[in-house]
Amino acid sequence: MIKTIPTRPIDGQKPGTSGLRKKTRIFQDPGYLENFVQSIWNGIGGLEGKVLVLGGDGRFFNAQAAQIILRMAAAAGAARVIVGRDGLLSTPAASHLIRERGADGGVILSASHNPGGPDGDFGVKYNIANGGPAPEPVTEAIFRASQEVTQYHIVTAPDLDLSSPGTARLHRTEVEIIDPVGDYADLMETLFDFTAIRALFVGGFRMRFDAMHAITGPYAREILQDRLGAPEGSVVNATPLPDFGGGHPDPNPVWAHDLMTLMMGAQAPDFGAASDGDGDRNMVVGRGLYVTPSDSLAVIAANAHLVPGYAAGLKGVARSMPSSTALDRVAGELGIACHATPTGWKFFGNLLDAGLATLCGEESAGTGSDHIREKDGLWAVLMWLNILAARRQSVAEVMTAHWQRFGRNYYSRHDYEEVDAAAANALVSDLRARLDQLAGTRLGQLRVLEAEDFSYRDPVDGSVTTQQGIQIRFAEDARLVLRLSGTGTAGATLRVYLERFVAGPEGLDAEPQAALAEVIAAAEALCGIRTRLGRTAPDVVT
Ligand code: G16
Repeated sequence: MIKTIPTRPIDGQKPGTSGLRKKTRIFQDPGYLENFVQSIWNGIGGLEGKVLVLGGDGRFFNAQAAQIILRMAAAAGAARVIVGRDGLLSTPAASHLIRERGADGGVILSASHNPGGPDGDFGVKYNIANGGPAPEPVTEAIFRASQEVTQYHIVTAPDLDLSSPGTARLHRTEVEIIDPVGDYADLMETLFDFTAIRALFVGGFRMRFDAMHAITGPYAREILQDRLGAPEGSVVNATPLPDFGGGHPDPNPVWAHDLMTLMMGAQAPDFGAASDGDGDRNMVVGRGLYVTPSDSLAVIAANAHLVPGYAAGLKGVARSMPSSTALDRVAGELGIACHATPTGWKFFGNLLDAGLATLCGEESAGTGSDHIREKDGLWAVLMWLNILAARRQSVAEVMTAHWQRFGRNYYSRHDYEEVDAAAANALVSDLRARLDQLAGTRLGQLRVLEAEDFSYRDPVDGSVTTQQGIQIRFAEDARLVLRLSGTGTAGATLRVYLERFVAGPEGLDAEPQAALAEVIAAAEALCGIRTRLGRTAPDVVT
């Protein structure tokens, strides 16, 4: 039976950089999730007769939310919902499944790298038929629907047993429960030289993959250990937990500190990697050497021809504007276009669909290609393994060779988290108001070449997105970007992105924070971040 429940719009159901993210308790408020899900259905023109993919990263409230969404999809007349066992799917696996099954879209339950649990964060994201995050016009339509919603519809039925593959019926909707790992692992086998990677492990190559108690554990075990022969125990923290073991499932040197300690120590294996809550981010680290996401993207682009799935060459590449310009240098040498988009994977979708880019990536630890329409943590790890196998070099040797050839873009991001939102907004808007006067002025040791408020015109659909971050270029081959995060759930987070290029062959081995000291000082001189936000230092430096 379908029940119709009267409701009223709830403020703030506006999807951010990646779906709607809020404190878990907010999502648990009666009607909160239901309002947003109904707004998705309304915003996309209904669900009647459609096929939907559903899954999440297993965080606290995933299981209950999946049952509610199944009942609401049934009430909306969905023909079929394909759901991962126990309501689980990594974000890349969900993207692949939408494409492989020709589904009309998918709902992914995740707040990505944000901590989970009753006091943590939860999130809901809608992906469209190409497998990618809903682009701006769709998220806008969903937001508008959330401001107009007056009722939601839900089937009254007991919870479905999602614990094993099979099919079930919910009202008129068929629910297909699938193994979340198999299809995705098969896709990886089509892209990479599994024989060469297997030979690497047979030859004694050792790695540590830290799944951070999140969704990639089962995927990494199957692919790295079972299919590629990495020794048992190469994948650690491999059982997804609702609270990620109390950790912060963000694969960077700060949050993946156990892995970093191992990789910087005497017992380090040849290769270290980690991924995030929902499996779309990655971290790559060699013995004694952390690889920044921007460098990783550039190395992958420069070496993609060594990997079977990309042997035909790259059509183009894309990066988010704040990501370092290391990629641009590779693209320049390959003679292909390098697109700079606003932050948010949703902006890559059109470029990938139109064949304007094969590889995309972001400084925020996301890398991916046109094999799906999301960033893909394990894919990036396999890319590296394939490149290492083909080049027969260590991570450090690959990096040194890369910097010798292209120069090094020293890069870091300083985050001021959960600061007062009014103060952060004022800082950015005051700076915006001064942009016109900055060119030609000096900030400490650096001279401003140009200053802009980044806006993006999508080359495929012509849509324009404004105010996507303040970008300041210096005459000394340096760059500074400031923007407010769109994924936080408390206060505001100011991100300060710092970059400086050194052509080499000298000066390629500096400590990044030291190499960036003048850019860090310029940021402070420009807008007195620490004074205005009442902080003495950034909370996270990556
Ligand atoms: C999401 C988006 C990414 C973005 C990142 C950080 O990643 O998909 O495109 O770079 O957030 O965004 P912000 O700087 O606005 O916090 P994820 O892994 O959280 O889905």
